[in-house]
Amino acid sequence: MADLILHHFAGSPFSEKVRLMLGYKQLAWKSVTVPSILPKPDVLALTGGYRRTPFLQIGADIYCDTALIAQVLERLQSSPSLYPQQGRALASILAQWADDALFWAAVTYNRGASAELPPAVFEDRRAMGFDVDWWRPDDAAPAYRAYVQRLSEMLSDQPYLLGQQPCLADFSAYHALWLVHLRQGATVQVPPQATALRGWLGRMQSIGHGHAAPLDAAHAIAIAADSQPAALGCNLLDDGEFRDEHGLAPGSRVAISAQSFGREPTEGELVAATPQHYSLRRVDPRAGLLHVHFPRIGYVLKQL
Ligand SMILES: N[C@@H](CCC(=O)N[C@@H](CS)C(=O)NCC(=O)O)C(=O)O
Repeated sequence: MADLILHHFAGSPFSEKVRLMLGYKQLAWKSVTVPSILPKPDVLALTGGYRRTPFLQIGADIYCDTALIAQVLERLQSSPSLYPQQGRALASILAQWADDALFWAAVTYNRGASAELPPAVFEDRRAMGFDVDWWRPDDAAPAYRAYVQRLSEMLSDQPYLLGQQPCLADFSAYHALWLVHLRQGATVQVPPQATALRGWLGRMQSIGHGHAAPLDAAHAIAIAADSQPAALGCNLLDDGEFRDEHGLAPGSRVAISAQSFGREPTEGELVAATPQHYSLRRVDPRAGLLHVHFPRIGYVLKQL
């Protein structure tokens, strides 16, 4: 099995979600630090356009988005599971809420509570589609506090959000709160009345990041160039039958982009379209032949 290579940066909440999932499964991984703003030439050599953080590389397979990365990690190592046997769908739906509603409330609240972003980061995020006027910190703060209160209630009689063990939903909720309360430089305290939440944050934090070894980006690209993408049907996703709702045949040239925030597209040939994900085949001058995988939820596909 090729190494797991996580491309991430220390202050990225979605990266923290994956670092902790790797720790939970006690997986060994290689750590490539990516820039937090454009330009990102080494990132784009691998993803072909997708610029969000993090992404997971296994040889010449590139897995974008933490929802898809969670599925891949589960395939790699099923125990301990990220998906409870009872409530698998609930865990995914709660995780999606946390990655979206809770995360944006946390980001906006944090913007009001902490030092402003450095101007270059601010401009980069604005170009990605983060509209600072859309939601003000003063509006986000009560929403964030209400969400924190609800989470704390969920934790009042059980150690994790959906039971006795952490699941995907815990990792998603954790990274948003980590941004506000635990990330290096965070200044905001957990509200004193959220006692159950405080205990849960501590339990989640103690999971740790597993076994990471640093790797530089040039090396990661060389690994991709020396590898072949896993054969479709034998990789870490449920490939199944090709089923595209846009009426496209396998091999069609398409562009896939995030639905919101960071819409830079990845172009390639559509080689897999399953109920859960898409895979694109693309060739990069430095990284060679790659398969780049995206979840369906949260992404749009256009024919070129
Ligand atoms: N839905 C995506 C969201 C990823 C995301 O928004 N990541 C932030 C960092 S935490 C980002 O991409 N920021 C801009 C960048 O790193 O270029 C996922 O689950 O991976």
